Amino acid sequence: MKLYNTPMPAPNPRRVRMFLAEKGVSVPLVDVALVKGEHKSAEHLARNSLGQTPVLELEDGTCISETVSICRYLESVFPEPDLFGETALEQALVDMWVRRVEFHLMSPAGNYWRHAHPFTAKVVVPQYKDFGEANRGAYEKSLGWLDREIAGRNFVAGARFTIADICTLSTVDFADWIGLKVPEGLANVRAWHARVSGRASAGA
Ligand SMILES: N[C@@H](CCC(=O)N[C@@H](CS)C(=O)NCC(=O)O)C(=O)O
Repeated sequence: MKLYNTPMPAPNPRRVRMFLAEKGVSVPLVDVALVKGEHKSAEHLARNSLGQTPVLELEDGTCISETVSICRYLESVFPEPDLFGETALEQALVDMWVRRVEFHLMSPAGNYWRHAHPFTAKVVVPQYKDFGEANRGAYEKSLGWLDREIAGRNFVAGARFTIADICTLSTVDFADWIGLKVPEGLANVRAWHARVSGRASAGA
């Protein structure tokens, strides 16, 4: 098994690296340099026709893309510690939070990145700047909602660390890197961020 990876600050491959680190599993990494366009090479498009990272390649050559799908596969192969929840209820709540984070936090951060950030101006043509900028407010609104939701609990989906925390951390850190900061007043999100950033896997 090997992981086609892109180093920090790329948020999606980081999710898989953190997931593997939490499992205590090490997989060879093959870096795909987005800045050099390697993700759109014929070689990489054969692995993932969308030309994105991460991709997990299995021994028989099968390639899995989509971060959460990769993690689901890894959860089946390396079940301990479980990161998608144990009971039916826990699994549903973890799934709910992964989807909520992807739609309500990652989508606005991604739209801001693609349409308002100077770094992507050469590849996203045309950039719709007003639309991009509007996503800053949408992202902050979602963070405020998250702050209220996680009041009184240590982790995004409940009392235990799960993939929902991994998805949220990679999103919040990427957003910070592109200039979308966590507002000062969001004490619950800030405390959660310090808690999960302190885990060894956060540096993976
Ligand atoms: N839905 C995909 C998103 C993957 C993605 O957007 N990866 C970024 C790197 S973090 C990428 O490859 N961007 C280049 C592009 O989309 O062309 C997933 O969850 O894996």
